[in-house]
Amino acid sequence: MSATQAKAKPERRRSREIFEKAEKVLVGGVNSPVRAFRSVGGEPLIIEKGSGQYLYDADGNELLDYVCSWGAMLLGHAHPAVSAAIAEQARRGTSFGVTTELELQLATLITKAIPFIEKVRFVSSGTEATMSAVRLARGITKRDFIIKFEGCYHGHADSFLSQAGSGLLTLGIAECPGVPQALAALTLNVPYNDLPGVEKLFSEYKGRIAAVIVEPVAANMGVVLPKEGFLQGLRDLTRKNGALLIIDEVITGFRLHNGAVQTLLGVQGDLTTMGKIIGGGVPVAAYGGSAELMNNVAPLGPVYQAGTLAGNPLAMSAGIATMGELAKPGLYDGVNALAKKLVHGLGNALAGAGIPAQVNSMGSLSTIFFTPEPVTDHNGARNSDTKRYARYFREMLNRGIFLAPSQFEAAFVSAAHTPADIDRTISSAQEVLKFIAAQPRE
Ligand code: HOZ
Repeated sequence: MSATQAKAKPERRRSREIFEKAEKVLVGGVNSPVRAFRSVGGEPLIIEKGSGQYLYDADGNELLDYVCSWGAMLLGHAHPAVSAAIAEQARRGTSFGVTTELELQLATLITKAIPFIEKVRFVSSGTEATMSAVRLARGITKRDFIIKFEGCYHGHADSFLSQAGSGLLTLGIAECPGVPQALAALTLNVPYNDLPGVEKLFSEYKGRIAAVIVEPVAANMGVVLPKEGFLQGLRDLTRKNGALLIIDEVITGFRLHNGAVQTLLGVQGDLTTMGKIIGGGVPVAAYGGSAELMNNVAPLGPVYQAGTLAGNPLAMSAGIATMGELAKPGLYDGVNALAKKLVHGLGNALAGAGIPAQVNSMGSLSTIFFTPEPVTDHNGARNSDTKRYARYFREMLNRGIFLAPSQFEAAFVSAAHTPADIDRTISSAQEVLKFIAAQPRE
């Protein structure tokens, strides 16, 4: 194949049929917008099964997966220990609506791995975790305003849907209709990494800000790293102003090492939100912090939050089995070494093709931005040539490599990926990037 030819698409007749039928009964054919591939074009995937680092679509095509259920599948798909734990629990019952010892076990594993979290409350999605953490911060401080950062994404609760990342950035929704204006006005947005901007808001809204919520490594506008001193600055400003710091580790928790990324970055939030990996691919999320703060949640305190499926035994079993694997020596060293090799190889492939770009990364999280300028915030991320990203995505998919179907998400390496997978990805990227460089800009 010459550098000027696109690779033919694999046949996906059955997937297309399923998607066309799904469009009639599911909104956009999907249950989460970015899965519709609207910003990258091409046909949305219909997946039949996953195994290790691979997904298999409804037509039997194999895909090397770097989406990993948006980061949840750090161990890869259908990991034997996790699948066995789920199957075993399914035989014992899937939901009781009262406490099981499994909840104690998973909470203990989390609090041991993140010692500054003394108590957790399990919920079923990252959205619930962040929404509840903000409610708790408001309840404790008796203040209404929150500060969040443009391009960060904290799920889809009403307070988080302005200037948000992930699907909103992908679809160009800056403000979400349906969020009451009175509530939206309580969310103050600042560019990521803009500490003076935060300081200014604290002086403008003196005594009125309940919390600052932040992704410690932003991964929902693509990967954007915190600048030196940014997180510590937030820590200092929140303390000085009597506000709480909520660190959203739904993506970063247990991804970069066996615990919170806060530990690696030398900062501690008052409240931490988690999700994805702690459930091993079954819906689990949590928020936690010191006993003193968490004791304000009902039934010990008046801040109400509840859920029929919270602490669900199937999900707890998957989480416990996952945490058991994460504690095995060498697991993170292996994943991070593979990811480093990938990032290095992609950087070389971009340079070799003469394409100006940034590869932002930390551990097993990375994003290519097709822009010559460093990407340190939402505006920088939006400067990326998203048409180039879309073409890169489609050509990689045609070679059996599944990347995030949006510029504004991360690529995730799992423990199931192998050095050979990384070599194959880099050589495919070399071919694709040369092809892209030879095309007229769209
Ligand atoms: N908002 C998720 C990624 N950051 C996407 C969830 C999904 O589509 O499954």
